[in-house]
Amino acid sequence: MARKALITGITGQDGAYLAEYLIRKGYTVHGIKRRSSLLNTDRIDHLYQDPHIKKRDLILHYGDLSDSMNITRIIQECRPDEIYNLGAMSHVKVSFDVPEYTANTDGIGTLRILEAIRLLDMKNDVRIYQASTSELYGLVREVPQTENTPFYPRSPYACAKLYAYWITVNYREAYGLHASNGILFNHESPIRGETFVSRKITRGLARIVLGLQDTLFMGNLSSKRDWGHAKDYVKAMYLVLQQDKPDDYVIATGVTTEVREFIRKSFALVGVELEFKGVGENETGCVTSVNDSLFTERSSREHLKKFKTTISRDPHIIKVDPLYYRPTEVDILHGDPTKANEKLGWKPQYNLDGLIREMVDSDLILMKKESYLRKGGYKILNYFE
Ligand code: NAP
Ligand code: G4F
Repeated sequence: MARKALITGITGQDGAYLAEYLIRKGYTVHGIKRRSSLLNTDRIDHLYQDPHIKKRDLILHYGDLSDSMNITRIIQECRPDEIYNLGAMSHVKVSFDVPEYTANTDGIGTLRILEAIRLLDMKNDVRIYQASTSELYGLVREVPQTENTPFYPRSPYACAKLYAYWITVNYREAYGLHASNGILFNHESPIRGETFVSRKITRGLARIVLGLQDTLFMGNLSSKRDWGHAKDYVKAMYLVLQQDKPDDYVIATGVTTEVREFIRKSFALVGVELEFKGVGENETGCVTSVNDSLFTERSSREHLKKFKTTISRDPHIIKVDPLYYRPTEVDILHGDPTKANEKLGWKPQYNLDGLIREMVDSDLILMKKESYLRKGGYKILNYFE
């Protein structure tokens, strides 16, 4: 009999990669998706199967982490061996706008799952993975951060996730649930949400290179993050649940990099060298040179000509807009994954350069489609988030 996994947040970045990974391992995957006014399954459409097929390896259920009865019923119906709780309002800046919703989904949502397991008397039958986060370290108490570093959350998102972290530990200790926290540092991919910094940069780059926009407006360029690839990180989630004993693990690359450097590395891949000048709101990323053959190889001669005209008017293609600042910032995240390396045998396959390359390549392909549409006379929209 195939093992069964239930994934909340299956339509998100991690949910999609994890579903694919588990299906490849022979699991039957159940996923919870929210009802939305537009179809919202792009990331898992390639895994989707006709519901009329009897034996499917992906089964979707409508649901929401804010609805206890719904969560309890789904768990009761599919009786999973493993639950991966990835569902969340996961945008730190947005959590300042919707703090109560964030607490309900990201904090109490976790409690709803744990309590359902207790209620259904399933504590010996199921293992639970909680998607905890390096945001818990917030105003960091030490660098690098380990499983023993004290938490100091700096956003409604991190405060909600702090509750989720501790309620997971509490249910483990109080009721003997096999419940574990993965304290994951930032992880990205070509299917990362468009408004997280990495994807905003690679999409913005592709649009600039293809002449669809002139400037990329950013927030705090000095933040440092420990960025990995989501494909590596979903493997860690799986490994956490294969351990005999539940526990908490930091999952990180052990390398931290400034946002500014992420931008510089991305543009270098298309032959555009940038120099950052000025401070704070007045800082800009200015084009210092263009490698014509590399730029042309990644776009076209026509786009190179247009880009040269644009930068002759204003070479400052990266600008800062305080709109993207947060009321309280997390300045540096830098994880120490020693425990995961040693106990889980987990090591990431991707480094930052490989991750950025994959994201830039993918967004260039995506934006080329937009570019063709524009050439064909269709209207192309821009999003300033
Ligand atoms: P994501 O792309 O934003 O996906 C979040 C998922 O949660 C989506 O499927 C979303 O559904 C779903 N969701 C949101 N509100 C929900 C609700 N009320 N009920 C049920 N589902 C809901 O996030 P991700 O990057 O894959 O991250 C996965 C998890 O890891 C999240 O819990 C996040 O907080 C955590 N985490 C992420 C990182 C990272 O760097 N990516 C690092 C540490 C921890 P829709 O598609 O309908 O919006
Ligand atoms: O990409 P970000 O929005 O990710 P953030 O806030 O680190 O949160 C992500 O990682 C967490 C793990 O540490 C997850 F728990 C969470 O769910 C999410 O996946 O921002 C990264 C940094 C921040 O310091 C931000 O201020 O980039 C800075 N930044 C600078 N300019 C920007 C921008 N962030 C965004 N989103 N947009 C900007 O224009």
